[in-house]
Amino acid sequence: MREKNIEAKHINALIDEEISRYWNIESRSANSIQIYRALSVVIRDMLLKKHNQFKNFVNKNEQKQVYYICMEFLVGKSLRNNLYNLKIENETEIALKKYNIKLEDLYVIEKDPGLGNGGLGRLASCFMDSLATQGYPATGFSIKYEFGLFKQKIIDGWQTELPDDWLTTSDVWLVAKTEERVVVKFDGKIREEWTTSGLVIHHDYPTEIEAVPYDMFISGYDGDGVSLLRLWESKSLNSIDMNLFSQGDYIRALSEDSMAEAISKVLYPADNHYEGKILRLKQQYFLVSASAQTIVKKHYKKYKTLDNLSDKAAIHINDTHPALIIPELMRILMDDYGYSWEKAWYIVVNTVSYTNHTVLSEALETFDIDIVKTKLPRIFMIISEINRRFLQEAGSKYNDFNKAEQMSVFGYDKINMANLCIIGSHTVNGVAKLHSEILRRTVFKKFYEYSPYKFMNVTNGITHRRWLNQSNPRLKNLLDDLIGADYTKHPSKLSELKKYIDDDVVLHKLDEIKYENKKLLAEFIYNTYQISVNTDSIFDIQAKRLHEYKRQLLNALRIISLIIDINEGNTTHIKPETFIFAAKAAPGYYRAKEIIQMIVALSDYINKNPNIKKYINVVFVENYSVSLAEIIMPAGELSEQISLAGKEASGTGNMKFMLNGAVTIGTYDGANVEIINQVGEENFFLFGLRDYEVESLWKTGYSSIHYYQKSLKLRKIIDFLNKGIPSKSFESISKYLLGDSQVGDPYMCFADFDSYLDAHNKASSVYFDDKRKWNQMSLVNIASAGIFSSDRTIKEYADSIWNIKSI
Ligand code: GL4
Repeated sequence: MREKNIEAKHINALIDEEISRYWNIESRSANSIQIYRALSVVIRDMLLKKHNQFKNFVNKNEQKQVYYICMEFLVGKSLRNNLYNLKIENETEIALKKYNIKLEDLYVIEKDPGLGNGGLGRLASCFMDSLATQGYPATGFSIKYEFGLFKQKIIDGWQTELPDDWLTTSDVWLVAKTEERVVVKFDGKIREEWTTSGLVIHHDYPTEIEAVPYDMFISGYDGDGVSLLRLWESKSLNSIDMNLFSQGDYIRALSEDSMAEAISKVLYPADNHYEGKILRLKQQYFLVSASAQTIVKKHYKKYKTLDNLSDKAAIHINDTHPALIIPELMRILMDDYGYSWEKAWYIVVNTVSYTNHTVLSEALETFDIDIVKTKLPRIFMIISEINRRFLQEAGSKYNDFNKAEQMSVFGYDKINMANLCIIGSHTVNGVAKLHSEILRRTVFKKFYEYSPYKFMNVTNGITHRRWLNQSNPRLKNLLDDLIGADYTKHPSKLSELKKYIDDDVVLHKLDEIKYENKKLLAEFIYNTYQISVNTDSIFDIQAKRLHEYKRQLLNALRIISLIIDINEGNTTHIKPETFIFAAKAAPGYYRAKEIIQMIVALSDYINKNPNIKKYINVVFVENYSVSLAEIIMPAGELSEQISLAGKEASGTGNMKFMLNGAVTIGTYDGANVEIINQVGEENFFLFGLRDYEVESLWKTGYSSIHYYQKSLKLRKIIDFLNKGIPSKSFESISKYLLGDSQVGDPYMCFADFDSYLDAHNKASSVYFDDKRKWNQMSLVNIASAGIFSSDRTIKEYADSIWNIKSI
């Protein structure tokens, strides 16, 4: 079903009208930016209208809906996605002829809104697509960061961060809903008073900040569903102190303004790492308070009661970042609507569910008790009471208050946000089978023993409509021809491709498509970096955030080992290979930046050495983003998913590569485990320690020196690092690997090194000696990727956690 009766001439009329309204000119004289803006406004308004119809239907039927609260939504560009989902790309392309412009020219104008760091934020956006497509009523809530994730530029080999001003083009997708703004309150003092009607809480709030909503609509594919993403902008309420102003202190009069507005100024740029900063706490409370107030107000207006909130609203907190919605809802129910604690608690727990996205200790959020107490005194009071009651209940149940204490929300001077989330939610899930099992076995063991019924798994997914249909049109066309386009809405149908496993024509076509996609990426690389890469080499790609646990370093160590072999003339086993890296490091993460520096140095070194370049090449692609991923994924042949087992909660890049026909080289970690289950071990290059082996090696004492002494290759690598690439020494990395003041090689690159090399040797012998078999492996990967569509993921959340129905 194409968007109803839209023809090119309608689109023209609408664009012309916008152009004349905004700029008072004839559309023929409009420039491409004006056309981009006009077309985007036209599409945005179509979606707005469609969303209203969808909402009306949902309201009329009193349907339950989901509110997905997340500090990050990595939406990617909107124009192409919306045209594709509305099925009006062709009509729009025709319409644009009038202005002598192509859709592609407009797509490049749009800036990629980077309102997230990586997998967690992108997951949230894939979910919005799948919710809309399957007709589930859904609203996402987040912050309208003025600056999204920084732009990465490599200057003299070192990552430099530049501001990302996405709003200069992508603001067209936002609709300000100023009339729906709410006030969020901070600071102040609390006074309790017993009166004849019970306990009364008096509270003064010296700091009041306005939250102004901006709405973005995310179309579903081929249906009536449209998801709403509401982004909050912070505004000072008392935007100017007239007293100071009239005394001539202009700057000070405005300073409060900037304090308030700092809240939505910038996204914290660390992935899998928390910052216990006051500003971050304020951002989190700002998001949840504005969202909770909106949800409750809307509900009350419709039903005139909040007793049935959990029947009509599912509130999902994505990781612990929005954890404060639990005490905030309690506050609203009790203080604003007069509910008793018991009744309020029942409603809150039955409304809220929580997903954990990481087991890394440095990512498990805590906040200083003192900070929460001063900034959010009432919320602090409520958290304390939640904890007191919970420990009381658990202590009595166990008949052991010390045992219960192990689940306390309060540490010595910190609040443990995950514990608050588990206590205040009806369901807690991990994001891949192995991850959920690790949560139950380790991080959340005590809670699992206490309330096993709360814990479940929902394996992540990606929207194949963006990650295949839109970003890999050649593969999409082939699939449409072979198995029909049904997989677009029913991704499990991708498995029908399996029947072509022995069809040489199809295998050859897959090979050709991959080659074309590699050429596109090679062109991009050449145009951007003037580096020519060999398109007949195997494209071996690692694209993800830079983190020690993801082990880009392991990949780089192998590259060094190949360079050493080539320099020594030992080349019989070496096959043409192009290593492509794309990764941002958190600005304050020195080790990660140093690893980028090393990869860039390797790239420079190789590109100056024709003898090495004959065999291998290394490219570091700057500024990894959703848009870049859309070019990279279709070109991948070998997908590097090589985290230390037990550390990657799920991964979603692994799914994107597989869907585009790459074969994975990877550890038994995160969703890799389930990818192996789908494709079979024979279609995956598995290596490395298992998570339990990592755990026991860690317990018995991991010693990288032990591996170093046994391996000539590792010894040569360390010498190479110390000598420098070519003159810049990377001695600090060799110290890191061998242990200086700390445990050497904490992510066990050395332990997995030999097995990693073996897996690579297997991969390259299939690729270069039996291309037919490689193409078959690639086909099996594509055909098995259906289960990793976020459509499946969302259906599981809808059925077993949120209890919502699609219309
Ligand atoms: C992450 C995990 O690291 C990643 O494995 C997972 O796929 C993603 C979505 O569930 O969430 N957790 C954090 S924090 N950032 C991530 O990307």
